Amino acid sequence: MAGTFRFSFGPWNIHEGADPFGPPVRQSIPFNQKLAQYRDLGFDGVQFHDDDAVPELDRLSPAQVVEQARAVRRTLEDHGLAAEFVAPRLWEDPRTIDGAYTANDPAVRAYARERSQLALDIADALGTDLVVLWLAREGTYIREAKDSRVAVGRIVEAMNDMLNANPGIRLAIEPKPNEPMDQAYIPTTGHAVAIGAQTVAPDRVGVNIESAHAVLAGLDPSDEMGFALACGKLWTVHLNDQNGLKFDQDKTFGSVDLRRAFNQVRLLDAHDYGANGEWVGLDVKAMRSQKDATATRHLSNSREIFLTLLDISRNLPASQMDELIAQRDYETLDRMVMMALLGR
Ligand code: XLS
Ligand code: MG
Repeated sequence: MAGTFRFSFGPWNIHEGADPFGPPVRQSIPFNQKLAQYRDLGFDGVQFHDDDAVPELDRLSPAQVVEQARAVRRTLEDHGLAAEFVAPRLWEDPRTIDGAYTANDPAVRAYARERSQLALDIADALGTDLVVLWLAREGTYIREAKDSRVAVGRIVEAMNDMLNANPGIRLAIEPKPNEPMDQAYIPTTGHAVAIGAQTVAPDRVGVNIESAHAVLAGLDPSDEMGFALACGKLWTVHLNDQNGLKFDQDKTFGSVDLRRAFNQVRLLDAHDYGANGEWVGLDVKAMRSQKDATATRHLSNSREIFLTLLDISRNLPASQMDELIAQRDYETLDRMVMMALLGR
């Protein structure tokens, strides 16, 4: 029993370093130049927002959108890459300021649903059946602004539209408890699995667990993954790290809490992650202070840390660990793990 790991990231993970308090600090790299770097960094899969694949798609006809996405697929093939998923970017358009699927304005909800259909078409054209829903603005700044019972029903309706429109597509919800909204409607894996069960096709709704999002919810990422695995719902992951309860940091995997990272790797490996084609996505960002020439190191470093932790986990003495567990000698077990992580 062992995982099979291949790695993916999105073009947004090579970025210019802007934050809410300052402008970009690095040159922007054209999409095709980013693609050219994937293999050298050790990655074979590309994650897309709909408009990463087809910029300004709102101005194009559905046929033009598909045509452009097909061209991107050919470029991917030229680079020896595959598309992992497409996510509708529903949080940047001025219309979706107060939510997309859960907006109070029916015209905005209609836009969100149309745009989601385009994301399905793009996924088809890129050759992937997976659509990720990060429900960024599906929440509130103040509780009185929306009715949560109604809002959750609207998210189900929007998912039903997608599931009905394309019977080949699978949806993976990426839960996050806050940011940009004060409170999000689908904050945790449990919420995501539960809302999937309310749809017309529960077998085609799973989750994308991001380590940092779990930490922001006060939960352990590996336990969130274990819950999803137990429900047969862990269809992709966004590994990264997070230093406490603050803005979403997307730090290099393992760079804050190595043991927490180790336990994510160990769990994925123990349960044959990847056997059904699941990718290991690294949703990491370079520090703003990083200079242009070295602003992809966070990606190759995250992958290297993952593979090193995998090696450490596989080299731990399984029967000794079983014996310590049977004896309930968790102090010795704790030390064994710590010494392994310290390289002793
Ligand atoms: C949020 C991500 C976001 C999703 C995909 O964590 O950066 O872009 O992962 O939509
Ligand atoms: Mg993410």
